[in-house]
Amino acid sequence: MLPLNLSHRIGLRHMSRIGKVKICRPLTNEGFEMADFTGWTVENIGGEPVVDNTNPHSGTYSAHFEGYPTCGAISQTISPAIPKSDIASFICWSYSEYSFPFSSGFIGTLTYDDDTTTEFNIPEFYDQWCQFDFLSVMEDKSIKRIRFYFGSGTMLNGWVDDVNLRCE
Ligand SMILES: [Ca+2]
Repeated sequence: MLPLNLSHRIGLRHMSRIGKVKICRPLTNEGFEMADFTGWTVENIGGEPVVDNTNPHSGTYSAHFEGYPTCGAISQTISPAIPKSDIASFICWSYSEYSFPFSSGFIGTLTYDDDTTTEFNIPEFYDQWCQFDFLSVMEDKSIKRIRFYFGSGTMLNGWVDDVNLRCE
């Protein structure tokens, strides 16, 4: 049994850690492990993405964009909108079978609570999972929607997985 003063100190330290960590996961089904697009809105633009197990970054499933020349889009609303200053990390993982950075592959769009947007190419490398940091392109505003569009330009497959938004 621990001396009373020691266990008291451990207890205080534990409590202060709990007090600082605010668990905030505003996105639903961020790793597509519900085996479908629950939480996401799917747009058929020259094709429609699917959730399947052909190439997960983690777990069993990922969002699979397949077709030519475009392969659709997925988006998710974040409600209530979250200020950039409250976001601790905001990343996704994407994979293209073949991609020329900045000319094909995934295009991301962040929509803010004033209805302005930031649109950006998600740089990728040939046949490997790449992490993208949304905070590097996000304006100092509150985000209310994220969207991925896959405009391949060539016959290829693309995958998105682990779209993770964490608050401070
Ligand atoms: Ca997954």
